[in-house]
Amino acid sequence: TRGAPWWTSAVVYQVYPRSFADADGDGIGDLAGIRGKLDYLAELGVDALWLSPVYPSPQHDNGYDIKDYEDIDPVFGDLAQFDLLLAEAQERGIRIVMDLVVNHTSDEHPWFLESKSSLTNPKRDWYWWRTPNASNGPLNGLPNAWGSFFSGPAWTLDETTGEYYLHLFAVQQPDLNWENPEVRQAVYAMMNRWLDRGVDGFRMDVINFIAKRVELVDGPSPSLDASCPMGPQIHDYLQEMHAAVFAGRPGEHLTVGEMPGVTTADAVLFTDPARHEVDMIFQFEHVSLDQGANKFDALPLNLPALKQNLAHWQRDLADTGWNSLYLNNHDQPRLVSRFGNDAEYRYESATLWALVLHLQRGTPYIYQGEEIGMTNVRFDSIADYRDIESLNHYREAVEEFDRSPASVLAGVHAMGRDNARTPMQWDASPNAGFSTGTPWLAVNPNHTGINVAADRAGERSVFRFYQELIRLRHENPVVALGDFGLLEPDHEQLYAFTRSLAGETLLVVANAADAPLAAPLPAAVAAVLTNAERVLGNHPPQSPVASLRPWEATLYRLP
Ligand code: ISL
Repeated sequence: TRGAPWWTSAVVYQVYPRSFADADGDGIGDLAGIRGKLDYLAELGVDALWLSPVYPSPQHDNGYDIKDYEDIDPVFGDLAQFDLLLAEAQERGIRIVMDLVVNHTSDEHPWFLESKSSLTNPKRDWYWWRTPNASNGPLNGLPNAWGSFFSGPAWTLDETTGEYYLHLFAVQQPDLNWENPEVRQAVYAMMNRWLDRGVDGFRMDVINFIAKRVELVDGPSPSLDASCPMGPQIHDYLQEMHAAVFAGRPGEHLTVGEMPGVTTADAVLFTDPARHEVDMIFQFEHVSLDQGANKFDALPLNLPALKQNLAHWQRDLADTGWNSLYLNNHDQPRLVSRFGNDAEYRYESATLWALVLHLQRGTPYIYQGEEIGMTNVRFDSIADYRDIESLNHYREAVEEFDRSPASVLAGVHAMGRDNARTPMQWDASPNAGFSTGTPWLAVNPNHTGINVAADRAGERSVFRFYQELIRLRHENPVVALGDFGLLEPDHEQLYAFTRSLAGETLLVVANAADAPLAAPLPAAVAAVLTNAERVLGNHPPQSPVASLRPWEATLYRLP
Protein backbone atom coordinates (compact mmCIF):
# COMPACT_ATOMS: atom_id res chain seq x y z
CA THR A 1 0.00 0.00 0.00
CA ARG A 2 2.95 2.31 0.52
CA GLY A 3 3.52 4.32 -2.62
CA ALA A 4 -0.13 4.19 -3.72
CA PRO A 5 -1.16 7.62 -5.08
CA TRP A 6 -2.99 9.93 -2.65
CA TRP A 7 -6.26 9.65 -4.54
CA THR A 8 -6.55 5.92 -3.81
CA SER A 9 -7.50 6.81 -0.23
CA ALA A 10 -9.20 10.11 -1.02
CA VAL A 11 -12.79 11.26 -1.37
CA VAL A 12 -13.69 14.05 -3.80
CA TYR A 13 -16.62 16.43 -3.30
CA GLN A 14 -18.22 18.00 -6.36
CA VAL A 15 -19.37 21.60 -6.04
CA TYR A 16 -21.82 22.97 -8.59
CA PRO A 17 -20.95 26.62 -7.92
CA ARG A 18 -24.21 28.08 -9.23
CA SER A 19 -26.19 26.17 -6.64
CA PHE A 20 -23.90 25.86 -3.64
CA ALA A 21 -23.77 29.14 -1.70
CA ASP A 22 -24.48 32.70 -2.82
CA ALA A 23 -22.43 35.31 -0.94
CA ASP A 24 -23.47 38.43 -2.88
CA GLY A 25 -27.22 37.92 -2.97
CA ASP A 26 -27.72 37.85 -6.75
CA GLY A 27 -29.40 34.45 -6.56
CA ILE A 28 -26.42 32.61 -8.11
CA GLY A 29 -23.82 30.82 -6.03
CA ASP A 30 -20.25 32.12 -6.18
CA LEU A 31 -16.63 31.57 -5.17
CA ALA A 32 -17.01 33.65 -2.01
CA GLY A 33 -19.93 31.43 -1.08
CA ILE A 34 -17.80 28.31 -1.48
CA ARG A 35 -15.06 29.93 0.59
CA GLY A 36 -17.56 30.48 3.37
CA LYS A 37 -18.30 26.75 3.46
CA LEU A 38 -14.74 25.44 3.56
CA ASP A 39 -14.95 24.67 7.26
CA TYR A 40 -18.08 22.62 6.60
CA LEU A 41 -16.27 20.68 3.88
CA ALA A 42 -13.20 20.21 6.06
CA GLU A 43 -15.44 18.84 8.81
CA LEU A 44 -16.96 16.42 6.36
CA GLY A 45 -13.39 15.36 5.71
CA VAL A 46 -13.13 15.45 1.93
CA ASP A 47 -9.71 15.63 0.31
CA ALA A 48 -10.51 17.56 -2.85
CA LEU A 49 -13.19 19.70 -4.44
CA TRP A 50 -14.09 19.38 -8.09
CA LEU A 51 -15.57 22.69 -9.20
CA SER A 52 -17.97 22.60 -12.11
CA PRO A 53 -16.99 25.37 -14.58
CA VAL A 54 -16.54 28.89 -13.25
CA TYR A 55 -15.05 30.44 -16.41
CA PRO A 56 -16.69 33.30 -18.35
CA SER A 57 -19.65 31.86 -20.20
CA PRO A 58 -22.98 32.88 -21.71
CA GLN A 59 -24.31 30.14 -19.38
CA HIS A 60 -26.49 28.37 -21.93
CA ASP A 61 -25.32 25.13 -20.33
CA ASN A 62 -24.44 26.58 -16.92
CA GLY A 63 -20.80 27.15 -17.74
CA TYR A 64 -20.14 24.07 -19.88
CA ASP A 65 -20.12 26.58 -22.75
CA ILE A 66 -16.91 28.53 -22.11
CA LYS A 67 -15.96 31.75 -23.85
CA ASP A 68 -12.68 32.39 -22.00
CA TYR A 69 -10.63 29.57 -20.49
CA GLU A 70 -8.35 31.91 -18.57
CA ASP A 71 -10.67 33.95 -16.38
CA ILE A 72 -13.57 33.69 -13.93
CA ASP A 73 -17.15 34.60 -14.83
CA PRO A 74 -18.22 37.76 -12.98
CA VAL A 75 -21.27 35.95 -11.60
CA PHE A 76 -18.85 33.73 -9.66
CA GLY A 77 -16.19 36.34 -8.78
CA ASP A 78 -12.79 37.05 -10.27
CA LEU A 79 -9.28 35.64 -10.34
CA ALA A 80 -8.40 37.27 -7.01
CA GLN A 81 -11.39 35.51 -5.41
CA PHE A 82 -10.29 32.30 -7.05
CA ASP A 83 -6.76 32.59 -5.64
CA LEU A 84 -8.21 33.18 -2.18
CA LEU A 85 -10.41 30.10 -2.46
CA LEU A 86 -7.48 28.01 -3.64
CA ALA A 87 -5.25 29.20 -0.80
CA GLU A 88 -7.88 28.80 1.90
CA ALA A 89 -8.85 25.35 0.67
CA GLN A 90 -5.27 24.16 0.46
CA GLU A 91 -4.63 25.53 3.99
CA ARG A 92 -7.26 23.06 5.13
CA GLY A 93 -5.72 20.21 3.18
CA ILE A 94 -8.39 20.38 0.48
CA ARG A 95 -7.21 20.30 -3.12
CA ILE A 96 -9.00 22.05 -5.97
CA VAL A 97 -9.74 20.21 -9.20
CA MET A 98 -11.02 22.31 -12.11
CA ASP A 99 -13.49 21.30 -14.77
CA LEU A 100 -11.82 21.19 -18.17
CA VAL A 101 -14.32 21.55 -21.03
CA VAL A 102 -12.36 21.25 -24.25
CA ASN A 103 -14.46 19.05 -26.49
CA HIS A 104 -16.26 22.25 -27.35
CA THR A 105 -16.22 25.96 -26.60
CA SER A 106 -19.00 28.48 -26.43
CA ASP A 107 -20.09 29.90 -29.78
CA GLU A 108 -19.03 33.23 -28.24
CA HIS A 109 -15.42 32.13 -27.68
CA PRO A 110 -13.04 34.35 -29.74
CA TRP A 111 -11.67 31.19 -31.37
CA PHE A 112 -15.10 30.37 -32.78
CA LEU A 113 -15.88 33.99 -33.69
CA GLU A 114 -12.67 34.02 -35.74
CA SER A 115 -13.27 30.58 -37.16
CA LYS A 116 -16.72 31.43 -38.45
CA SER A 117 -15.72 34.83 -39.85
CA SER A 118 -14.48 33.51 -43.21
CA LEU A 119 -13.47 30.38 -45.09
CA THR A 120 -9.85 31.54 -45.04
CA ASN A 121 -9.52 32.64 -41.43
CA PRO A 122 -6.42 31.04 -39.86
CA LYS A 123 -8.68 29.46 -37.20
CA ARG A 124 -11.19 28.10 -39.74
CA ASP A 125 -9.90 24.59 -39.16
CA TRP A 126 -10.12 24.83 -35.33
CA TYR A 127 -13.72 23.59 -35.53
CA TRP A 128 -15.57 21.03 -37.67
CA TRP A 129 -16.90 22.82 -40.76
CA ARG A 130 -18.57 20.94 -43.61
CA THR A 131 -20.26 22.02 -46.82
CA PRO A 132 -23.96 21.27 -47.20
CA ASN A 133 -24.68 17.75 -48.37
CA ALA A 134 -25.42 17.97 -52.07
CA SER A 135 -27.73 14.97 -52.30
CA ASN A 136 -31.43 15.63 -52.00
CA GLY A 137 -31.90 12.80 -49.53
CA PRO A 138 -33.57 12.86 -46.14
CA LEU A 139 -30.60 14.69 -44.59
CA ASN A 140 -31.84 17.81 -46.33
CA GLY A 141 -28.35 19.29 -46.60
CA LEU A 142 -26.99 18.13 -43.25
CA PRO A 143 -23.45 16.68 -43.52
CA ASN A 144 -24.50 13.49 -41.68
CA ALA A 145 -27.31 12.01 -39.62
CA TRP A 146 -25.93 12.74 -36.17
CA GLY A 147 -28.37 14.19 -33.69
CA SER A 148 -27.03 16.27 -30.83
CA PHE A 149 -27.20 14.98 -27.24
CA PHE A 150 -29.41 17.98 -26.49
CA SER A 151 -32.03 17.31 -29.23
CA GLY A 152 -32.04 18.40 -32.86
CA PRO A 153 -29.30 17.82 -35.43
CA ALA A 154 -25.63 17.93 -34.40
CA TRP A 155 -24.97 20.37 -37.25
CA THR A 156 -26.00 24.00 -37.60
CA LEU A 157 -25.71 26.07 -40.76
CA ASP A 158 -23.78 29.30 -40.32
CA GLU A 159 -25.02 31.99 -42.70
CA THR A 160 -21.72 33.87 -42.90
CA THR A 161 -19.96 31.19 -44.94
CA GLY A 162 -22.81 28.87 -45.84
CA GLU A 163 -21.25 25.88 -44.08
CA TYR A 164 -22.35 23.69 -41.20
CA TYR A 165 -20.47 23.36 -37.89
CA LEU A 166 -20.57 20.31 -35.67
CA HIS A 167 -21.89 20.44 -32.10
CA LEU A 168 -22.41 17.17 -30.24
CA PHE A 169 -24.21 19.19 -27.56
CA ALA A 170 -26.13 22.48 -27.85
CA VAL A 171 -26.08 24.79 -30.87
CA GLN A 172 -24.08 27.17 -28.63
CA GLN A 173 -21.35 24.53 -28.05
CA PRO A 174 -19.33 24.05 -31.29
CA ASP A 175 -16.87 21.11 -31.18
CA LEU A 176 -13.18 21.92 -31.34
CA ASN A 177 -11.23 20.11 -34.04
CA TRP A 178 -8.55 18.16 -32.15
CA GLU A 179 -7.16 16.88 -35.45
CA ASN A 180 -5.53 20.31 -35.66
CA PRO A 181 -2.29 20.38 -33.62
CA GLU A 182 -2.69 24.12 -32.97
CA VAL A 183 -5.89 23.42 -31.05
CA ARG A 184 -4.17 20.80 -28.95
CA GLN A 185 -1.21 23.04 -28.12
CA ALA A 186 -3.52 25.93 -27.19
CA VAL A 187 -5.39 23.68 -24.75
CA TYR A 188 -2.21 22.30 -23.17
CA ALA A 189 -0.80 25.80 -22.71
CA MET A 190 -4.01 26.86 -20.99
CA MET A 191 -3.92 23.81 -18.69
CA ASN A 192 -0.33 24.58 -17.78
CA ARG A 193 -1.29 28.10 -16.77
CA TRP A 194 -3.94 26.78 -14.37
CA LEU A 195 -1.49 24.32 -12.86
CA ASP A 196 1.08 27.11 -12.52
CA ARG A 197 -1.60 29.01 -10.63
CA GLY A 198 -1.73 26.13 -8.17
CA VAL A 199 -4.76 24.00 -9.05
CA ASP A 200 -4.50 20.30 -8.30
CA GLY A 201 -5.93 18.71 -11.40
CA PHE A 202 -8.77 18.45 -13.86
CA ARG A 203 -12.06 16.69 -14.35
CA MET A 204 -12.21 16.45 -18.12
CA ASP A 205 -15.66 16.91 -19.65
CA VAL A 206 -16.62 14.28 -22.29
CA ILE A 207 -12.92 13.93 -22.96
CA ASN A 208 -13.25 10.76 -25.04
CA PHE A 209 -15.32 12.71 -27.58
CA ILE A 210 -12.39 15.01 -28.49
CA ALA A 211 -11.21 12.27 -30.85
CA LYS A 212 -13.82 11.79 -33.56
CA ARG A 213 -14.27 8.90 -35.92
CA VAL A 214 -13.55 11.04 -38.94
CA GLU A 215 -14.92 8.45 -41.35
CA LEU A 216 -18.31 8.81 -39.64
CA VAL A 217 -18.22 12.59 -39.70
CA ASP A 218 -17.86 12.45 -43.45
CA GLY A 219 -19.48 9.20 -44.33
CA PRO A 220 -22.92 7.70 -44.25
CA SER A 221 -23.29 7.44 -40.50
CA PRO A 222 -25.82 5.96 -38.15
CA SER A 223 -27.49 8.24 -35.67
CA LEU A 224 -25.25 9.45 -32.87
CA ASP A 225 -25.09 7.67 -29.57
CA ALA A 226 -22.48 7.79 -26.87
CA SER A 227 -20.46 4.90 -28.27
CA CYS A 228 -20.34 6.45 -31.70
CA PRO A 229 -18.09 9.51 -31.80
CA MET A 230 -14.91 8.29 -30.03
CA GLY A 231 -12.03 7.82 -32.44
CA PRO A 232 -8.98 5.62 -31.81
CA GLN A 233 -6.68 8.67 -31.73
CA ILE A 234 -8.00 9.39 -28.23
CA HIS A 235 -5.07 7.53 -26.66
CA ASP A 236 -2.52 9.56 -28.63
CA TYR A 237 -4.20 12.79 -27.60
CA LEU A 238 -4.27 11.91 -23.91
CA GLN A 239 -0.65 10.74 -23.96
CA GLU A 240 0.38 13.89 -25.74
CA MET A 241 -1.53 15.95 -23.17
CA HIS A 242 0.15 14.08 -20.34
CA ALA A 243 3.59 14.73 -21.80
CA ALA A 244 2.86 18.41 -22.45
CA VAL A 245 1.15 19.15 -19.14
CA PHE A 246 1.71 16.65 -16.34
CA ALA A 247 4.98 14.84 -17.06
CA GLY A 248 7.15 17.79 -16.12
CA ARG A 249 5.37 18.28 -12.80
CA PRO A 250 6.32 16.13 -9.86
CA GLY A 251 3.23 17.42 -7.97
CA GLU A 252 0.39 15.15 -7.06
CA HIS A 253 -2.32 15.93 -9.54
CA LEU A 254 -5.65 14.27 -10.15
CA THR A 255 -7.02 13.67 -13.63
CA VAL A 256 -10.44 12.16 -14.16
CA GLY A 257 -11.91 11.87 -17.63
CA GLU A 258 -15.66 11.85 -18.14
CA MET A 259 -16.22 9.22 -20.83
CA PRO A 260 -19.74 8.27 -21.90
CA GLY A 261 -19.98 5.02 -23.83
CA VAL A 262 -16.69 3.39 -22.80
CA THR A 263 -16.28 -0.22 -21.72
CA THR A 264 -14.02 -1.74 -19.07
CA ALA A 265 -11.56 -2.72 -21.80
CA ASP A 266 -11.29 0.93 -22.83
CA ALA A 267 -11.01 1.97 -19.19
CA VAL A 268 -8.07 -0.32 -18.54
CA LEU A 269 -6.20 1.38 -21.35
CA PHE A 270 -7.15 4.88 -20.21
CA THR A 271 -6.17 4.31 -16.57
CA ASP A 272 -3.16 1.99 -16.79
CA PRO A 273 -0.54 4.15 -15.01
CA ALA A 274 2.15 2.90 -17.37
CA ARG A 275 0.35 4.44 -20.35
CA HIS A 276 0.23 8.00 -18.89
CA GLU A 277 -3.28 8.96 -19.99
CA VAL A 278 -5.58 9.74 -17.00
CA ASP A 279 -5.78 8.57 -13.39
CA MET A 280 -9.40 7.46 -13.59
CA ILE A 281 -12.55 7.91 -15.65
CA PHE A 282 -16.26 8.40 -15.10
CA GLN A 283 -18.08 5.60 -16.89
CA PHE A 284 -21.84 5.59 -17.61
CA GLU A 285 -22.94 1.95 -17.73
CA HIS A 286 -24.36 1.75 -14.20
CA VAL A 287 -26.34 4.98 -14.57
CA SER A 288 -27.80 3.89 -17.91
CA LEU A 289 -29.41 0.65 -16.67
CA ASP A 290 -32.64 2.36 -15.65
CA GLN A 291 -32.94 4.40 -18.85
CA GLY A 292 -35.11 3.32 -21.73
CA ALA A 293 -34.51 4.21 -25.39
CA ASN A 294 -34.35 7.83 -24.31
CA LYS A 295 -32.72 8.96 -21.06
CA PHE A 296 -36.00 10.51 -19.89
CA ASP A 297 -37.77 7.14 -20.04
CA ALA A 298 -37.13 5.91 -16.52
CA LEU A 299 -37.19 2.17 -15.89
CA PRO A 300 -37.40 0.62 -12.43
CA LEU A 301 -34.15 -0.25 -10.71
CA ASN A 302 -32.91 -3.73 -11.53
CA LEU A 303 -30.74 -4.43 -8.49
CA PRO A 304 -29.00 -7.58 -9.77
CA ALA A 305 -28.07 -5.74 -12.98
CA LEU A 306 -26.68 -2.76 -11.06
CA LYS A 307 -24.69 -4.95 -8.63
CA GLN A 308 -23.31 -7.08 -11.42
CA ASN A 309 -22.36 -4.11 -13.53
CA LEU A 310 -20.44 -2.40 -10.74
CA ALA A 311 -18.81 -5.73 -9.82
CA HIS A 312 -17.76 -6.14 -13.44
CA TRP A 313 -15.98 -2.75 -13.26
CA GLN A 314 -14.39 -3.80 -9.96
CA ARG A 315 -13.15 -7.04 -11.45
CA ASP A 316 -11.92 -5.76 -14.79
CA LEU A 317 -9.93 -2.91 -13.24
CA ALA A 318 -8.61 -4.96 -10.31
CA ASP A 319 -5.11 -5.56 -11.63
CA THR A 320 -4.59 -2.60 -13.92
CA GLY A 321 -6.29 0.75 -13.77
CA TRP A 322 -8.48 2.47 -11.21
CA ASN A 323 -12.20 3.13 -10.80
CA SER A 324 -14.02 6.28 -9.88
CA LEU A 325 -17.18 5.67 -7.87
CA TYR A 326 -20.29 7.80 -8.23
CA LEU A 327 -24.06 7.57 -8.12
CA ASN A 328 -24.71 11.31 -8.28
CA ASN A 329 -23.45 14.38 -10.06
CA HIS A 330 -24.92 17.52 -11.63
CA ASP A 331 -26.28 15.50 -14.59
CA GLN A 332 -28.00 12.71 -12.63
CA PRO A 333 -31.19 12.58 -10.60
CA ARG A 334 -30.71 12.35 -6.83
CA LEU A 335 -29.72 8.85 -5.75
CA VAL A 336 -32.12 8.65 -2.82
CA SER A 337 -35.06 9.33 -5.17
CA ARG A 338 -33.72 7.18 -7.99
CA PHE A 339 -32.44 4.09 -6.19
CA GLY A 340 -33.83 4.53 -2.69
CA ASN A 341 -37.00 5.66 -0.98
CA ASP A 342 -36.94 9.42 -0.52
CA ALA A 343 -40.01 9.46 1.72
CA GLU A 344 -40.38 6.82 4.42
CA TYR A 345 -36.79 5.53 4.33
CA ARG A 346 -34.84 8.58 3.25
CA TYR A 347 -32.14 8.32 5.93
CA GLU A 348 -31.87 4.56 5.61
CA SER A 349 -31.68 4.41 1.82
CA ALA A 350 -29.32 7.42 1.56
CA THR A 351 -26.89 5.77 3.96
CA LEU A 352 -27.29 2.33 2.38
CA TRP A 353 -26.19 3.62 -1.01
CA ALA A 354 -23.42 5.63 0.61
CA LEU A 355 -22.06 2.51 2.31
CA VAL A 356 -22.39 0.35 -0.77
CA LEU A 357 -20.58 2.91 -2.94
CA HIS A 358 -17.87 4.04 -0.53
CA LEU A 359 -16.86 0.52 0.39
CA GLN A 360 -15.98 -0.33 -3.20
CA ARG A 361 -12.48 -0.01 -4.59
CA GLY A 362 -11.94 3.28 -6.37
CA THR A 363 -12.14 6.99 -5.63
CA PRO A 364 -15.60 8.00 -4.37
CA TYR A 365 -17.20 11.26 -5.49
CA ILE A 366 -19.85 12.98 -3.38
CA TYR A 367 -22.10 15.48 -5.14
CA GLN A 368 -23.21 18.47 -3.07
CA GLY A 369 -26.31 17.71 -1.04
CA GLU A 370 -25.82 13.95 -1.31
CA GLU A 371 -24.24 14.10 2.16
CA ILE A 372 -27.56 15.25 3.64
CA GLY A 373 -29.79 13.03 1.51
CA MET A 374 -31.21 15.73 -0.78
CA THR A 375 -33.98 14.49 -3.08
CA ASN A 376 -35.39 15.10 -6.56
CA VAL A 377 -37.79 17.98 -7.10
CA ARG A 378 -41.13 17.99 -8.93
CA PHE A 379 -41.95 21.44 -10.24
CA ASP A 380 -45.50 21.78 -11.61
CA SER A 381 -44.56 23.49 -14.84
CA ILE A 382 -41.78 23.19 -17.40
CA ALA A 383 -41.43 26.97 -16.97
CA ASP A 384 -39.88 26.30 -13.56
CA TYR A 385 -37.00 24.35 -15.15
CA ARG A 386 -33.72 25.83 -16.44
CA ASP A 387 -31.68 22.90 -17.83
CA ILE A 388 -31.08 23.22 -21.58
CA GLU A 389 -31.22 19.46 -22.06
CA SER A 390 -34.61 19.13 -20.34
CA LEU A 391 -36.04 22.22 -22.03
CA ASN A 392 -34.92 21.16 -25.52
CA HIS A 393 -36.22 17.64 -24.93
CA TYR A 394 -39.58 18.95 -23.72
CA ARG A 395 -40.00 21.24 -26.72
CA GLU A 396 -39.04 18.54 -29.19
CA ALA A 397 -41.18 15.83 -27.58
CA VAL A 398 -44.27 18.01 -27.22
CA GLU A 399 -44.06 20.11 -30.39
CA GLU A 400 -42.47 17.73 -32.87
CA PHE A 401 -43.46 14.30 -31.58
CA ASP A 402 -46.86 15.28 -30.16
CA ARG A 403 -46.31 13.61 -26.83
CA SER A 404 -48.52 14.72 -23.99
CA PRO A 405 -47.00 17.51 -21.88
CA ALA A 406 -47.83 15.60 -18.70
CA SER A 407 -45.95 12.49 -19.76
CA VAL A 408 -42.91 14.49 -20.87
CA LEU A 409 -42.93 16.42 -17.60
CA ALA A 410 -43.05 13.10 -15.74
CA GLY A 411 -39.81 12.11 -17.50
CA VAL A 412 -38.19 15.40 -16.48
CA HIS A 413 -39.32 14.80 -12.90
CA ALA A 414 -37.70 11.39 -12.87
CA MET A 415 -34.52 11.96 -14.86
CA GLY A 416 -33.99 15.69 -15.50
CA ARG A 417 -30.71 17.29 -14.51
CA ASP A 418 -32.33 20.10 -12.50
CA ASN A 419 -33.10 17.48 -9.85
CA ALA A 420 -29.45 17.77 -8.90
CA ARG A 421 -29.20 21.51 -9.44
CA THR A 422 -31.74 23.00 -7.03
CA PRO A 423 -29.89 25.12 -4.48
CA MET A 424 -28.03 23.48 -1.63
CA GLN A 425 -30.26 23.22 1.41
CA TRP A 426 -28.39 24.74 4.33
CA ASP A 427 -31.29 25.54 6.64
CA ALA A 428 -35.08 25.91 6.87
CA SER A 429 -35.24 29.63 5.99
CA PRO A 430 -37.14 30.75 2.85
CA ASN A 431 -34.24 30.32 0.39
CA ALA A 432 -32.75 27.42 2.35
CA GLY A 433 -29.85 29.63 3.47
CA PHE A 434 -28.53 29.50 -0.08
CA SER A 435 -29.15 33.15 -1.00
CA THR A 436 -30.75 36.34 0.26
CA GLY A 437 -31.88 37.05 -3.32
CA THR A 438 -34.14 35.12 -5.67
CA PRO A 439 -32.44 31.80 -6.53
CA TRP A 440 -31.81 31.22 -10.27
CA LEU A 441 -33.62 27.87 -9.89
CA ALA A 442 -36.20 27.52 -7.14
CA VAL A 443 -35.23 25.74 -3.95
CA ASN A 444 -36.83 22.37 -3.33
CA PRO A 445 -39.89 23.01 -1.13
CA ASN A 446 -38.77 20.15 1.10
CA HIS A 447 -35.84 22.23 2.36
CA THR A 448 -37.85 23.09 5.48
CA GLY A 449 -37.33 19.51 6.62
CA ILE A 450 -34.24 18.43 4.67
CA ASN A 451 -31.25 20.70 5.26
CA VAL A 452 -27.76 20.70 6.71
CA ALA A 453 -28.79 22.21 10.03
CA ALA A 454 -31.60 19.70 10.57
CA ASP A 455 -29.54 16.73 9.47
CA ARG A 456 -26.66 17.57 11.75
CA ALA A 457 -28.95 18.26 14.70
CA GLY A 458 -30.78 14.98 14.25
CA GLU A 459 -30.10 11.70 15.97
CA ARG A 460 -29.70 9.99 12.60
CA SER A 461 -27.49 12.12 10.40
CA VAL A 462 -26.61 11.32 6.80
CA PHE A 463 -23.74 13.82 7.12
CA ARG A 464 -22.20 11.94 10.06
CA PHE A 465 -22.51 8.66 8.17
CA TYR A 466 -20.52 10.14 5.27
CA GLN A 467 -17.97 11.50 7.75
CA GLU A 468 -17.49 7.95 9.06
CA LEU A 469 -17.12 6.54 5.55
CA ILE A 470 -14.48 9.11 4.65
CA ARG A 471 -12.59 8.45 7.88
CA LEU A 472 -12.67 4.70 7.21
CA ARG A 473 -11.18 5.19 3.75
CA HIS A 474 -8.45 7.42 5.15
CA GLU A 475 -7.55 5.03 7.93
CA ASN A 476 -8.00 1.53 6.48
CA PRO A 477 -5.92 0.37 3.55
CA VAL A 478 -8.44 -2.44 3.04
CA VAL A 479 -11.15 0.14 2.20
CA ALA A 480 -8.88 1.92 -0.23
CA LEU A 481 -7.11 -1.00 -1.82
CA GLY A 482 -8.67 -4.33 -0.81
CA ASP A 483 -9.87 -6.92 -3.30
CA PHE A 484 -13.60 -6.88 -4.06
CA GLY A 485 -15.84 -9.96 -4.04
CA LEU A 486 -19.60 -9.81 -4.77
CA LEU A 487 -21.81 -12.27 -2.87
CA GLU A 488 -25.24 -13.46 -4.06
CA PRO A 489 -25.08 -11.63 -7.43
CA ASP A 490 -28.62 -12.63 -8.45
CA HIS A 491 -30.37 -11.75 -5.21
CA GLU A 492 -33.17 -9.24 -5.83
CA GLN A 493 -32.74 -7.15 -2.68
CA LEU A 494 -29.53 -8.16 -0.91
CA TYR A 495 -26.38 -6.20 -1.78
CA ALA A 496 -23.46 -7.97 -0.11
CA PHE A 497 -19.73 -7.99 -0.81
CA THR A 498 -16.35 -8.42 0.81
CA ARG A 499 -13.13 -6.48 0.64
CA SER A 500 -9.88 -8.16 1.64
CA LEU A 501 -6.30 -7.15 2.03
CA ALA A 502 -3.39 -8.72 3.86
CA GLY A 503 -5.48 -11.05 5.97
CA GLU A 504 -8.15 -8.48 6.86
CA THR A 505 -11.68 -8.86 5.47
CA LEU A 506 -14.57 -6.42 5.57
CA LEU A 507 -18.14 -7.41 4.73
CA VAL A 508 -21.01 -5.17 3.57
CA VAL A 509 -24.53 -6.54 4.05
CA ALA A 510 -27.35 -4.36 2.74
CA ASN A 511 -31.05 -4.84 2.13
CA ALA A 512 -31.90 -2.49 -0.75
CA ALA A 513 -35.68 -2.69 -0.46
CA ASP A 514 -38.72 -1.35 1.37
CA ALA A 515 -39.49 -4.89 2.51
CA PRO A 516 -37.59 -6.66 5.26
CA LEU A 517 -35.34 -9.50 4.20
CA ALA A 518 -36.62 -12.47 6.12
CA ALA A 519 -34.31 -14.86 7.97
CA PRO A 520 -32.52 -17.07 7.22
CA LEU A 521 -30.07 -14.99 5.20
CA PRO A 522 -28.54 -16.72 2.20
CA ALA A 523 -25.94 -19.25 3.31
CA ALA A 524 -22.95 -17.45 1.80
CA VAL A 525 -23.71 -14.38 3.89
CA ALA A 526 -24.91 -16.15 7.04
CA ALA A 527 -21.72 -18.20 7.17
CA VAL A 528 -19.39 -15.23 7.25
CA LEU A 529 -21.60 -13.21 9.59
CA THR A 530 -20.99 -15.48 12.54
CA ASN A 531 -18.58 -13.72 14.91
CA ALA A 532 -18.34 -10.70 12.62
CA GLU A 533 -17.70 -7.42 14.39
CA ARG A 534 -20.00 -4.52 13.47
CA VAL A 535 -18.06 -1.46 12.29
CA LEU A 536 -20.78 0.87 11.02
CA GLY A 537 -24.47 0.62 10.21
CA ASN A 538 -27.65 2.58 9.67
CA HIS A 539 -29.81 0.62 12.15
CA PRO A 540 -29.32 -0.22 15.82
CA PRO A 541 -27.20 -3.38 16.13
CA GLN A 542 -29.01 -6.69 16.46
CA SER A 543 -27.42 -9.80 17.78
CA PRO A 544 -27.61 -12.35 16.48
CA VAL A 545 -28.40 -10.92 13.05
CA ALA A 546 -31.73 -12.39 11.95
CA SER A 547 -33.88 -10.75 9.28
CA LEU A 548 -32.74 -7.45 7.79
CA ARG A 549 -34.89 -4.37 8.28
CA PRO A 550 -35.91 -2.16 5.30
CA TRP A 551 -32.80 -0.49 3.80
CA GLU A 552 -30.62 -1.85 6.59
CA ALA A 553 -26.94 -1.65 5.71
CA THR A 554 -24.06 -2.74 7.91
CA LEU A 555 -20.31 -2.95 7.60
CA TYR A 556 -18.61 -5.80 9.46
CA ARG A 557 -15.04 -6.83 10.10
CA LEU A 558 -14.54 -10.59 9.88
CA PRO A 559 -12.45 -12.35 12.50
O1 ISL B 1 -26.01 11.89 -23.55
C1 ISL B 1 -25.11 11.63 -22.84
C2 ISL B 1 -24.25 10.44 -23.04
O2 ISL B 1 -25.01 9.34 -23.37
C3 ISL B 1 -24.88 12.51 -21.72
O3 ISL B 1 -24.86 11.77 -20.55
C4 ISL B 1 -23.61 13.31 -21.86
O4 ISL B 1 -22.54 12.55 -22.21
C5 ISL B 1 -23.28 13.97 -20.62
O5 ISL B 1 -24.36 14.77 -20.30
C6 ISL B 1 -22.01 14.81 -20.76
O6 ISL B 1 -21.98 15.71 -19.73
C7 ISL B 1 -21.02 16.70 -19.68
O7 ISL B 1 -20.95 17.47 -20.86
C8 ISL B 1 -22.10 18.26 -21.18
C9 ISL B 1 -22.62 19.06 -19.99
O8 ISL B 1 -23.89 19.55 -20.29
C10 ISL B 1 -22.70 18.21 -18.75
O9 ISL B 1 -23.15 18.97 -17.66
C11 ISL B 1 -21.35 17.63 -18.53
O10 ISL B 1 -21.24 16.91 -17.33
C12 ISL B 1 -21.67 19.20 -22.26
O11 ISL B 1 -20.55 19.93 -21.85
